[in-house]
Amino acid sequence: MIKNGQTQQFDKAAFKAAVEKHLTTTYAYTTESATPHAWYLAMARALAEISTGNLLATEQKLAKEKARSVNYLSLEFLIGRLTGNNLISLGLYENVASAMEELGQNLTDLLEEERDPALGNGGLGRLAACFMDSLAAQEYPAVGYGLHYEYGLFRQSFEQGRQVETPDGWRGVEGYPWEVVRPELTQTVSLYGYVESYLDEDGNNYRRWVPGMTVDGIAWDLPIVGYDNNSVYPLRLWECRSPAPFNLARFNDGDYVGAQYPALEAGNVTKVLYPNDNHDQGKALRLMQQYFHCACSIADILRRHHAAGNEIEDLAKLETIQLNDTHPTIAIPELMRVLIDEYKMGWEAAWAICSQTFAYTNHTLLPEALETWSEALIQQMLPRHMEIIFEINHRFLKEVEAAWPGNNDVKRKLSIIQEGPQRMVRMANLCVVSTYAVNGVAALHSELVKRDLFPEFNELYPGRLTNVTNGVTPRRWIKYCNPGLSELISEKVGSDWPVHLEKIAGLAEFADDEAFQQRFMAVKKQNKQRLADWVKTNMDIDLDTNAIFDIQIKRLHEYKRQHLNLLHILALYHRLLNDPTFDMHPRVFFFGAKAAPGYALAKDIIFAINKVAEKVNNDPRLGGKLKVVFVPDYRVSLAEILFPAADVSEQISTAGKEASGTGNMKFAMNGALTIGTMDGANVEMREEVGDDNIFIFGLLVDEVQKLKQEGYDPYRYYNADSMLRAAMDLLDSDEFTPGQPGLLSAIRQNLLEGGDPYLVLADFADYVKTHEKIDAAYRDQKTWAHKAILNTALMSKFSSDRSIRDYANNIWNLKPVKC
Ligand code: 4GP
Repeated sequence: MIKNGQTQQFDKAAFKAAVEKHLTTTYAYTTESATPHAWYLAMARALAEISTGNLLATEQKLAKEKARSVNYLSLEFLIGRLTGNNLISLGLYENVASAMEELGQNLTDLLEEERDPALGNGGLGRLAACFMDSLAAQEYPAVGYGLHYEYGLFRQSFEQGRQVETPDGWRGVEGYPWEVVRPELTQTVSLYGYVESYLDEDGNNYRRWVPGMTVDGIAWDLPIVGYDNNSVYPLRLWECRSPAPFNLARFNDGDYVGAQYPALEAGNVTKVLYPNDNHDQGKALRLMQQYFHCACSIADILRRHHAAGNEIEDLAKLETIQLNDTHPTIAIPELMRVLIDEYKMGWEAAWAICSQTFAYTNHTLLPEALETWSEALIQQMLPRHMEIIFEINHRFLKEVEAAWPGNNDVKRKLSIIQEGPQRMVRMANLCVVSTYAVNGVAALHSELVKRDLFPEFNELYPGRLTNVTNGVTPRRWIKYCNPGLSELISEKVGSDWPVHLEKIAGLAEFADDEAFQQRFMAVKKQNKQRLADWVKTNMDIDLDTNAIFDIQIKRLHEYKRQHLNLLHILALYHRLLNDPTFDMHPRVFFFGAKAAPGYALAKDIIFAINKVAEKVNNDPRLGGKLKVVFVPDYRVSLAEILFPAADVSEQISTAGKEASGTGNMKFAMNGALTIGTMDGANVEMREEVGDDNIFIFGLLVDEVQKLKQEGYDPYRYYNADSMLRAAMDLLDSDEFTPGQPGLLSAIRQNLLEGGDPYLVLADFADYVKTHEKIDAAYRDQKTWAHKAILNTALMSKFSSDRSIRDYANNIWNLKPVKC
């Protein structure tokens, strides 16, 4: 067992007694009647006793030390299952496995009982979870603030190949065993109403918000357990409830439904996570969610600040607030409102605090994802905030006038308010104006933020725009999900690599060691078998682990180009059937992806891949060379099986569109080779591993922009490339939908006639050629092993510990505090 402060007093007998106690008193089972699910719940509750105690102790210690903290505000935390991960952080995995064994239970099976808390969509939400893990591992004081959605991201199943969505009640009927409700932290949140002026006793003129209604914010804490240390930080999730859940008078009058309206309305606020990734839908309820999240979080930050005996004037000294994308932007006018209306501060004093407290991370350049809210809607729901936004904008436009006198074009472009038939509030502009730091998430992305998205802001506020390259936690994404590889690494470089990832560089010296290569590849084989077994059990498809496992797992989006991958598969299919000279190493193409329910083309792409899979997996003419597997309901716990099993990682977005990517890092850490464009963090990964150990293809950012300027003509590629033509035309036939031609035509139509902004056909030929190189490289297993080992060895830059240190040193000015 690793040395661990949190577990020094671990007493197996007491732990077993605690599990049995929860089994009977919390869940009402006897040891005889208990189901595996009940055992899992009881075990997790017993473990949560340890972490909750340490959470309170950490809170007290940090308050006493008056430590500066970061508050990470995010509408999404895609944390994944907690039990296995927390066992690793607590250093209790073996001990608990043996305790449960003595109770007649198998730990690995029990861990499978946990539902994934899917409180996020994709990259942005998963990054927030990795960051919380890294903050705790390195003991940088932090609180994560999010929403306690009743339903997480929908569950996905396939019916005749089409995506079907059902609600994901992640807490089950029994509740989630790791969370604890904190009634003493309840906040009241106002909505609607109007603003009025009034005079106080001394005759001073003030503004105040007279709300139309209020709701309650209930705090639920999930423990973020520091790896091998004593710190446990809260991930504090707010649930919305009505202060008057029930109108007894109306109920007694027989109006049973009407009596419950207040509760129904409030309950809606945190009912569902909006299933949008890189897309802004602008729904009123979403604005209410955002404000509810921000109002509760700001109030809680101030509560903590005062509870620790601090003055409001010192807020920016002791607290910093990181906005995870623009979703929590309304926290800025909220803090201004509280400081001015409640603390009676002047504008300048309040602004001095606000503009030194907030920092903002941009996660995307896609125009459809840049949030704007209708001024009318904000005016109606948050009238005082709209006044404050106007004032921020008014003062800001004076700065613009001073910098670019008389230039109305610049003013129009930078203004927080976008003019037009319906005036809109640009949340990103509000963020850049009101924060002390704005960062992109990979070097290339941050350059494009400066160059293309905010060039004038960069001129106006030199140094404010900066970069922090993303990272992922090596605890979950190597140690927990890949125990075989973890053992190998520990044997070669020592066992503290999960918190000192720079040590894995030590593996590089074994890249040419044949014995080590064999062991490394044997681990890969085992992981491929684990995935193949999962596929057999859950999808009844037989897979050969000698095949290349080629995996693309991420949200379904045109810019990520799953359809480029599909076209390659169709080309291989065509060649295998029509070109007797063609040979290829057997390959399994895996996909995992959810499509936003309203995104028709994304859903068509899922359908097409499933239809192609159905055919190729059962076509004896292919001799087992080609298989396609679309795993349903892709989620963190499935990712934990997929990443370790990959030989090839697909990172094929159009250059300039993927801000960073983080799956790319998880694959490479686990020894997969990347096929990718010069986009996002792929660029920095290539710098680390070298050109020989990554397969780069496709147009560069500037080439993409140039081609668009010149006019992209997809037919140019279609007419010139017979293989591309064959692949595209298969989509128009009934090859995969017998008797029903045209069911897959929408994709072909979109690529040829839809003005495809992602230039899929332009990158096709290079993509196919690069895949041929992969095929050739894989046949030489020694060289492949060499490259794979180097990928693992050279990924230390992409630990989220490094990202967090960059934030702490370059943005937050934060120091670790040992607990
Ligand atoms: C994602 C970006 O698309 C991805 O490139 C990046 O790695 C991730 O954020 C974390 O920074 N964006 C979103 C989103 O998930 O909803 O905008």
